[in-house]
Order: sequence, then C-alpha cells, then structure tokens
Amino acid sequence: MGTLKAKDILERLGVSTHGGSGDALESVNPTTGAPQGRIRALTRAEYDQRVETGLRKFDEWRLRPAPRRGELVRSLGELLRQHKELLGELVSLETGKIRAEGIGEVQEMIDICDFAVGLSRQLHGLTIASERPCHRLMEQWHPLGPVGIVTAFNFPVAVWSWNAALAAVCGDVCLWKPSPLTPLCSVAVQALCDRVAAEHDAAGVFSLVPGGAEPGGWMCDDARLPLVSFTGSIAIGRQVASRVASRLGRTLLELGGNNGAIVLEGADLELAVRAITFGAVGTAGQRCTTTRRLFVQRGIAAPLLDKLVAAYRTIRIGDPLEEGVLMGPLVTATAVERFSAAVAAARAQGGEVRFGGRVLDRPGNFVEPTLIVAPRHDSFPIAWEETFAPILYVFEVADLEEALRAHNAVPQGLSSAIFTDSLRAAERFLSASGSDCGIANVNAGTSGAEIGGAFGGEKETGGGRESGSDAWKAYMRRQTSTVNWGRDLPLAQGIQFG
Ligand code: UN1
Repeated sequence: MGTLKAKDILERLGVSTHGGSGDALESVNPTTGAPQGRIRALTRAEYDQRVETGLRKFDEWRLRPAPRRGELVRSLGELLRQHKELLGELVSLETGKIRAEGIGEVQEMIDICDFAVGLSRQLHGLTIASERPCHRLMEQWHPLGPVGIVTAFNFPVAVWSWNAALAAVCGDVCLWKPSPLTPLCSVAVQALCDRVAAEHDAAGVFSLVPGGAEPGGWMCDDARLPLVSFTGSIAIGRQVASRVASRLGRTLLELGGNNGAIVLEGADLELAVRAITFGAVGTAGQRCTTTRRLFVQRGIAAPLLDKLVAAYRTIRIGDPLEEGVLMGPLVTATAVERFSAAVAAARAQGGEVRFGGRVLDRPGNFVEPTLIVAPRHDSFPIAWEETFAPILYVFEVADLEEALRAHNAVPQGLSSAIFTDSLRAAERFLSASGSDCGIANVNAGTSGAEIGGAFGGEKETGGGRESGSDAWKAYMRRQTSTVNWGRDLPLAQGIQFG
C-alpha cells in the first residue's frame, strides 16, 4: 500500500470540517515537520451550541432502548472496519506511530465497538433481598447526560472510542475535545460518526469540540456535563479534578504512568527481551503504558542487558509508514527537548547511557531508543517522573522484595509486569502486597492491553477505569428503588411510628 497524504485521506473519508471560527489548529507531520492541514477551534458561543444540541438529543436518546442504541455503535464499528487502513495511516501521519500501530489503534476502536454492542444488552442492575414483607429492593442504571471526553495526542482515536462507544450505549451523548496536535484524526472520526448518526437518527450523540486548553476548561466548569473523562498529564489532570470537583461533578482520569517491569533469575529471557523492547520502544515510548523502569535480578543483569542492546541495535528508526521501520519520531520538537533533558539529568544523577541517548540529525523529531543503567532507584530522581520518550532506566536488584519496594515507590500506578517462571513470585507480584498498579501482568509487557479488561491506574494515575469489564458504570447513574406491593407500610429497621 502506497502512502497517501493527510489531505487525500480526508478526501477519501469524505471529511468536511467540523471546526468552528476560532483559532487555527495546525496539524504538523512529526516525520517531516511539514504542515499538513488545519481546522479551527470553537468559540464559546459555538461550544454552547454543541452542548445544547447534545442536551436536546439526550432527551430522546436516553429513552431509546439500549440494544437500539447499540445499533449506532455497531454501524460505527462496521464503518471503521471498512476504513481501518486509511484511518490508521492518518494516525501515523499525525502522531508518528508506525503503520502497524496506527492500524492497531483503529482495531482497538473496532474491538470496543463490538464490546459495547454486546454490552447494550447487559446493562443490568440488581435485585436485593428486602427485609420488609411484600417489598422489592433493586438497583437500576440510568443514562447520565452529556459526557465531556478530553483525549491526548498519543492515542488520538482509540481513547475517544473507549469512552464514546460505552457512553453511547449507556444512553449518554458525547462531546469530544481532542488534542490540538491531532485535529485531522478527530475530524476524520467525526465524519464517520456523522455518517452513522444520519442512518440512525442520532445527530448530536457524538460531537466534536476542537480547541486547545480553553474548551477543556469550559467543560470542566460546565454543570451541564455531569462527567468529564480526561486522558493526559498528571499536572493537567490535577486541575481537571479540582475544577470538576468544585462543582461536584464527576471525573474519570487516565493520567501518567511510570511503568516498571521486573525480571527474575530463571525467567525466559528471550521472551522478556521481546516484551520489554516493545514496551519501551513501541510508539517511540509515548504510551501511558510504556515500560520506563526495569528491575533486573543481579544474576541475570549482564546477559539481559546484552540481549537488550542487541535487540535495540536492530530497531530501524525512520518514516513510520515505511515497511520495516519500528520507531517513528516523537510528536513535537518540545518532546525532543524533554528527551534530551531527561538523558542529561540521568547522566548527572549517575546513570550510564548503554544505548542511544542522542537526537538524530535529520528533519523531524527523531531520537534514539535509549537504555540507561541507573544507580540505586532512590537516588535517581529522574526515574520517578514520566518522560514521554523511549528511555528505559535499568536497575539491578538483589531479589523480588527489593524490586517491589522500588517499583511501588513512585507516585504513579498504571501498569506493571513481572517476568518469571516461579509461580510463587508471580502470585506474590499479583497479591495485595505485590504491584500497586491498576494493571499487573505476568510474562507479558506493560503496554498493549486488550479492551476486555478495565483500563486505568492508581495513585497519581487518577483511579479511573475505562474500556472493558464494568467500566460502563462510570457513564451511568445508579438508582436504588424500593417497591412496596403489599397493603401495609412496614418501616425498615423495625421502626414503629405512630
Ligand atoms: C494510552 O497510552 O493512553 O495498553 C493508552 C496499551 C493501549 C492503550 C494505551 N491499549 O498500551
């Protein structure tokens, strides 16, 4: 398949702009540094209009039976199947992720659509044994209202779909504020949404709110939005949390990770190296699930490092749409500066760069995948923060206890992994005294989760859960109901009144 330009892809997808009349949001190809299209942000008045349209649609949508709502999402999934390659390529053009990962991201959208369609027949409540005669006690789930969805550049389409596919079958309407770095991906998805909405009388269920930080702030303060789902940095997440909380709204936060992998003596090193390399280098280290810290048991530290260096040597860096390339550019020049600053800090703190560490001298935002052998974890503060770049810090540890202590010491708590053939060690890692993360894997890397499980993390990662399992409950309101079908009025707790 030849490479198309962003403009051609938008044309093929039938995109007309969904922007407003505010500031221009420029899409820049991180591989070349060339501008490749633009849309305009919404003004406040245009934002208010989209919220009002959503609210009006909500009145009808919340009463449409959930399996009928699922039909909209099924159509969206089918349309995504048809346009998987095109949309995947557009993701690569805007984010710099390689073709397989761009297409994989669209597959993740298709998967969540399938999941949500099934879910549309399973939004079940509970019937609870009542203590009173002739009474029924139950819980049911109702649609919540318009949901604000704020997404990041690194998964410019999938994270929207985790939220929107579920919210739509739950009976909510969605307002999407995408990253200003990926405006074209968002208008492309919105065009597909518009097409299926027209078939299902669902205009207003999915709408786009393009812009920078400003419309994100409007959403935080907007009492018409009972829920704001935010994916992004811990710093911005903190602001979102407090602004939404101050109006007693709800947030669903998916913030930074600082994910660790532990490799114990006796582990399958070939498998571990493959998983760690994908985890640390995939998406050029720009996943929230990227492997950033590696804890290796002393006896295997030298051979594991040698194997990692050998694997890193084989990684082709370049145009993410070129066959055989495994690592594309970082998203912006600022991201490159952060990479360099982290490498410099690591060196200053006693780290030894074992592989990479340099910015490539070519157009685009290219850096080398980087392995840094670090001194003790507690005297290496750069490893306590998330740098959104392909830097892996490697620590030697005496045993699982030391690894776990260091692993859990950081403020973030998204994803984690252990590589071991010891059942005892694996179970310890998954136990209440093991990994403190929302995701904990055995003999599988920290990134690349399937959509069937709940996705999210603890501590400063924000506590939200999206995607599979019972994450749908975040998009609904719970109602507890007592129905008295008798002729007496027994009171709970046996109270006699009068
Ligand atoms: C993110 O980086 O924000 O588990 C999401 C993964 C992907 C999603 C990452 N399924 O790596």
